Amino acid sequence: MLFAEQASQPEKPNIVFIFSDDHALRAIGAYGSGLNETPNIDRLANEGMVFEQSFCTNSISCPSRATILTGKHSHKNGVLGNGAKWNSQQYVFSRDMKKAGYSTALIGKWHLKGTPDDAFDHWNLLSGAGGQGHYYNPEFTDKYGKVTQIEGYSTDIITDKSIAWMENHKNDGKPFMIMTQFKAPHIHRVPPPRHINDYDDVNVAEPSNMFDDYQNRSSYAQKSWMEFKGMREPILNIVPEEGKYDLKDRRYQFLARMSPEQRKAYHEGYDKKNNEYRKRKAAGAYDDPIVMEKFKYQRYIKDYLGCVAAIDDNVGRILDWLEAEGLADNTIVIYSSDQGFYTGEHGWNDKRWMYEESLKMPFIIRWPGVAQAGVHSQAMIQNIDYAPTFLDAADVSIPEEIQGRSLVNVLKGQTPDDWRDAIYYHYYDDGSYNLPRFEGVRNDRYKLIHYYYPHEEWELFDLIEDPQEMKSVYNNGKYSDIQAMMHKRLEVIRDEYDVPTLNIESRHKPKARTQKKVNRKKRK
Ligand SMILES: [Ca+2]
Repeated sequence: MLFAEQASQPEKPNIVFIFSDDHALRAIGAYGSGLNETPNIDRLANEGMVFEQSFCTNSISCPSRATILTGKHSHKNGVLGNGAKWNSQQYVFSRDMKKAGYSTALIGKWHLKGTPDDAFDHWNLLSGAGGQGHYYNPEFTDKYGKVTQIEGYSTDIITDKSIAWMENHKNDGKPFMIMTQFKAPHIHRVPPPRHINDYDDVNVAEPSNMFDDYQNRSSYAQKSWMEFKGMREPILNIVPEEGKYDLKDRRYQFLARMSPEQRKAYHEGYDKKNNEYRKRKAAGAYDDPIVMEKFKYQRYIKDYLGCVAAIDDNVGRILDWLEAEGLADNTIVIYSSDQGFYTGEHGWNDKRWMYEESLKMPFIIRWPGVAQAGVHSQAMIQNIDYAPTFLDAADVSIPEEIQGRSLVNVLKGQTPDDWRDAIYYHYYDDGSYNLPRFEGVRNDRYKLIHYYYPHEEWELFDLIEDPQEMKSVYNNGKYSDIQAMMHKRLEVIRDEYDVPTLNIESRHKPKARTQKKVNRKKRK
């Protein structure tokens, strides 16, 4: 009987993909840095798997999102940088999930230039601020183009909407797949009032390489615009007292969005510490640029961690809801973020580079009965692997064109013998933050980075000898065999992923200038 046959099929798992923006591994308890506590994300980690060697393909928002949706590197999905148009008609894994009987939704930050179109049954996207969305009283755009402003804090609202959607679909006889995507902890970081003062009495330890002199790296490292000195007061929530500024002033737009009650709560959190700062500044306490930088780091990291705390609250809400509904056992829950982030390492507060802090992505997955609980995996994974993993979990065949691999066997503790031994990276958004264009390859110990535009330079790091990447050993005779091996590996991995020759037009590249032809062979 058809009915009996259906009943004997294993029930397909629901998938809840919780995704944030710019969340450094160092700011997640389960990754062990001790910087902060994230009890709810850690609960997921304890009951699931933590991937410590998890990498992005291109460390910036839109490219990472496009890679996750397509299972492909940037050169295949067309989203090379944040300005790139999203081709919504290309392969997106969620369409296959729909075909396989899933109800699908994407709620929160989307950021791609274009809409999800028919790739999800339901979508509700954070809009405004160029697709970045706002922390307070954010606007959302639905598939009919209708924009609705919701009062409240974005991380809480995105969770409200996600739970409401799951509530509507828990009994529709179909498994569900939802992507819950937060804006936090992306700049301009404004924690909710409940977390503004969490770290007021704490002096957060600085990374030991915060005052990096950028020697022994490419000449590009010291030229980028990612240092704390570049952060102006309002972006660090240093604003005049309530009522002592013009809400029409562009610098205070983020405050003008708030309701009078929200603004009052904001000022209750910040005014006292801002007044203290102003008093000390007037007395010359920050005249020394090093002291100023240290102060900015403290404010930056505390606001960052306040935004992270709100994410953690909401991860807890989702886990509690799944448990209360009896759905936890048959639901895959993932926590990830579009890339890692510098929380002071090398003196920086952004992403983009191929150094570890921004190359890595958090990836924590709980799948009862499949993923090994409490295991910290060292398998090298990349965001090209998410789509095939979801398809595999849904028992859908993985199309040939997808470049990633399913993690299902890795989750079971049965990592295939031919699992990847290296990852490929390519950053195309030269000019932004005064960075060059570059690509590279990383295996379990070494990393070769090829800066190729505007001019060519190479870096080679030994991650065991130099985990903080403070000294490139490129052209160091001791590493000549390793260097040759990594050059070869780069060549092979470019072939594996079908990477075109290095002449892709950049949005920042002046039309008249042509890319200097790079002779790769000559360099070895
Ligand atoms: Ca991001």
